Amino acid sequence: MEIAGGVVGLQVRWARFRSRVTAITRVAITRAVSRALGHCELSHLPRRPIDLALARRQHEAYEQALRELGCEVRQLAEQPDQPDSVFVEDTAIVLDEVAVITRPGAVSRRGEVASMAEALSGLRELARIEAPGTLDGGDVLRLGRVLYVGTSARSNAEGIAQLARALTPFGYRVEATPLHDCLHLKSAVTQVAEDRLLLNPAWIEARQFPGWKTVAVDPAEAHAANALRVGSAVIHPASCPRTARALRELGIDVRSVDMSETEKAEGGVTCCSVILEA
Ligand code: CIR
Repeated sequence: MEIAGGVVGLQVRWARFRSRVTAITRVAITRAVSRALGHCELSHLPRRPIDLALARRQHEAYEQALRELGCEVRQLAEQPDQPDSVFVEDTAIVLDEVAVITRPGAVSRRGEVASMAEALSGLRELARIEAPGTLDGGDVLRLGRVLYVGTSARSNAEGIAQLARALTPFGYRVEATPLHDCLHLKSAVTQVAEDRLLLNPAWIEARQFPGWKTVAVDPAEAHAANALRVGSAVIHPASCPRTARALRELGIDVRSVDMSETEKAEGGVTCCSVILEA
């Protein structure tokens, strides 16, 4: 097969060289569900009772789905005093070259980042979002060398500017991306195939992602846009079967997992892991 020229060609050759000379493992960092999950932050949902034992069983099944897709799952210890700490995605943005430790927009979540920084310190150089910047990983959608960052209630202009300063030296572009009526950018849009995004048009507009094919969630499934792509498959919430059917009709390998309890805490499938190559 012919290799593309320019920067893309170099990246492809580097990736092939690296995988030949080193054993690359796909690692998924997760965290045990906190016993305090019932006291989670809520922005768009009413508080409902959470069955903690069920949440833990569902989290185990989610981790098993990650293993079946080739991930080595590294579970961080429970943080009994941090209700939202299972949502590790919000604490770090991990790229091949660097990891950026965030400063979550919700004050109650700031105690989650130190142990993620420790877990990543042997795997990547670390950069950090500092006050007064705020940034939640759930707002960051990486599509190739572009990072779209939702201008949500959790990620402010200073946080987005700091992310851009940390990543432009590595050839990434950071795009502030408006959204409305949802928690994070990845509540509204995620990547589900090499060339396709899944989005909820009530929360974000497809024209904000030029060059991408899109598929809309089923109108009855507002929360269906949060899908987690692992390799060429997609982990997707069992609560959204109509959208899953539409994705399968597009030839996408969809693995449905029941996340009913973390959904009550406004979490989805991307939120519960940080995936990287190690
Ligand atoms: C929060 O409001 O921060 C949590 N209850 C839910 C976070 C979900 N994280 C994500 O979408 N990345």
